[in-house]
Amino acid sequence: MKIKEIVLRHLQMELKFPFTTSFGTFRTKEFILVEAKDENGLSGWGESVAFVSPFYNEETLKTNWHIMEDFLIPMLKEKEIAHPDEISSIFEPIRKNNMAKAAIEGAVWDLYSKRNAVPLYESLGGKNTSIEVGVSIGIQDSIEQLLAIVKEHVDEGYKRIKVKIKPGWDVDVMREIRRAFPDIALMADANSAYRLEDLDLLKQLDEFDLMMIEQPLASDDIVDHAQVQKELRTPICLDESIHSYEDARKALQLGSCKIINIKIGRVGGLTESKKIHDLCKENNIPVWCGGMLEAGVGRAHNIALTTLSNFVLPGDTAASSRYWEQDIIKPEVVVENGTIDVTNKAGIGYEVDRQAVEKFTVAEKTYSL
Ligand code: OSB
Ligand code: MG
Repeated sequence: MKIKEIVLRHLQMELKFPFTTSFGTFRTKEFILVEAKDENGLSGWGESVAFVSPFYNEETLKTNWHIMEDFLIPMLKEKEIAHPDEISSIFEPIRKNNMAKAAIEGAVWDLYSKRNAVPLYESLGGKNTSIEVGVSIGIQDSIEQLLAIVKEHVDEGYKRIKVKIKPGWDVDVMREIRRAFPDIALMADANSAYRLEDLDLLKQLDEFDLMMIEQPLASDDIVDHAQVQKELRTPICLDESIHSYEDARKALQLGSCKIINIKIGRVGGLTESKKIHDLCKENNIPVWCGGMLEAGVGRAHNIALTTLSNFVLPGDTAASSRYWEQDIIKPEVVVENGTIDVTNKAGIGYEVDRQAVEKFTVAEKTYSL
């Protein structure tokens, strides 16, 4: 297949609620939606998970647009592509910029699957046709407010509750949640808010039987995490620190974590995600699929990836309706009793709602290859 045209769209969608992490608050989601067309005008869709500000990682919506327009899209010109695994090799000369790469690669995976009339999850080698998911809850103004939100999601049936922590919103908060919900699967995500000097504080979290503590230390660290993991009973899960198969291999070798959160964008695409998944499976390291407040297209890719066999822990792929009044896919992603039924339709398995896309688009450009 050849990619003949790529359309980049800048979308802007209001979140139903502000989402606060240790590094900042999201109210609006802005992102790039990628549409890749083949010789026959068939379209595949990808969604960049880069935010507008470089607080989670160094990429932004604007740097993604620049890298796609000036480097990645031109690299696909006249390329005959037999399989989407080739995209990551084509993009290899460009260092990092993983979210930009993953958005285009994702569109090619969808297109490839649609051409073969198979669901994306099958193209990836996934087998599970229903997946279990949890929910990620932001930092709140009060513990009472947080407890109410936790209850709401426990009652909805989500399979595990993740809460964001930061210095000053950690041990006491986790204690209160555990007291109110003694039996739920519970975890905390620090988004790199702590340092090795905080070891004693992190150790106090061992008391609450957490499934894991996600990314306590710096976003580029795997050395200090190994030291913390040695001292903690609770498994450490790495998110920000893992950008590639090589990072995962080194983290496992050092003992920096016992669990890995795979985000397709953070690691540069589905091909790299599969490689990390396989490595972890061989080493008995469970993985789960992280979230970046995705709209429907990104959500659909996360669902497809989660069908692989070593995604044994519930991920962050909550229902569309949790985030959006209106999503950009039809039907939207539905979660029932913490479970998503994986659709058997070709490609990402959901129809992109072009009217909704148009409604949320604030800029658009077409590139002919
Ligand atoms: O660290 O997993 C994270 C949201 C934005 C940036 C980073 C993270 C998150 C989440 C939300 O935890 C996951 C979601 O609901 O999509
Ligand atoms: Mg995280």
